[in-house]
Amino acid sequence: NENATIGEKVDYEIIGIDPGAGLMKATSQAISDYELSDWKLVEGSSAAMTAALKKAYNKEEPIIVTGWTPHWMFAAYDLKYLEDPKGSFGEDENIHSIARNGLKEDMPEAYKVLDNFHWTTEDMGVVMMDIYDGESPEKAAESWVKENADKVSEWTEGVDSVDGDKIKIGYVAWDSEIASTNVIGKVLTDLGYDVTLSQVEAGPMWTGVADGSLDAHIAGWLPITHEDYASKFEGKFEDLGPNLEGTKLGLVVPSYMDIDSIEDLKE
Ligand code: PBE
Repeated sequence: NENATIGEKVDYEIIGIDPGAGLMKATSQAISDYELSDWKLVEGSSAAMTAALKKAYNKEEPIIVTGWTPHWMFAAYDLKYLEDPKGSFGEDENIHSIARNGLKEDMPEAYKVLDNFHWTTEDMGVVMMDIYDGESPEKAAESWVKENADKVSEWTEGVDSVDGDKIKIGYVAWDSEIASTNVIGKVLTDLGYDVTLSQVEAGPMWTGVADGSLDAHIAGWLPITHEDYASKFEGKFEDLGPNLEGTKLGLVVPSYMDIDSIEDLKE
């Protein structure tokens, strides 16, 4: 129906991701800030969200998803962020590397690599696109490491090899973190570590580093998105600083949709 409101067209649904994601909390905040009480945020996963987006996009149907940058979706589809005049989604922030307390003493080599690790949204984009194109995360990481030996050597400069020491890195199955964590996993493997990449939910990822059952994660979106987790475990982890700058969160729609702002959802 041509005269239907945006809400009617999409059943007042915003397609979300995993409930532990900071993006879900920000979206709930937006629903309250913009007084969108008729709307519901659908919980799921990153994979379910991108599958729903793909399905709608291919039929040129309306859809509203929770999205973030860096993400391959902006390269694969013609999309736009809805403007957020009330600032519910906060400002741009950075992705931080987070180590368990004591990692520096126990595994100085891995600690140094994690501390040195730094790349750009373009770098991450290359790995993400490879995975999107059907490559396995391991293979995509392997190719990137091979093709970016100079960058990798900056992270590993002066770092000694080890002999099969076990290290456990946590991550959530967010497309951006699947890419970054597999790259770090490959770099640590090449240094001689016996690496386990442990896929968990966001809460357990932060809890695991705080209680020492995980050695590190490189998926700390700070200072806003993971603020709750970081303050809950304050003092129980070491923040190694940003590994990537310039992220963004928000509500994302295909460019063919005739709305520009979250405020347009109120009609
Ligand atoms: N994300 C991707 C995560 C952090 C990484 C934006 C979906 C979140 O919302 O917590």
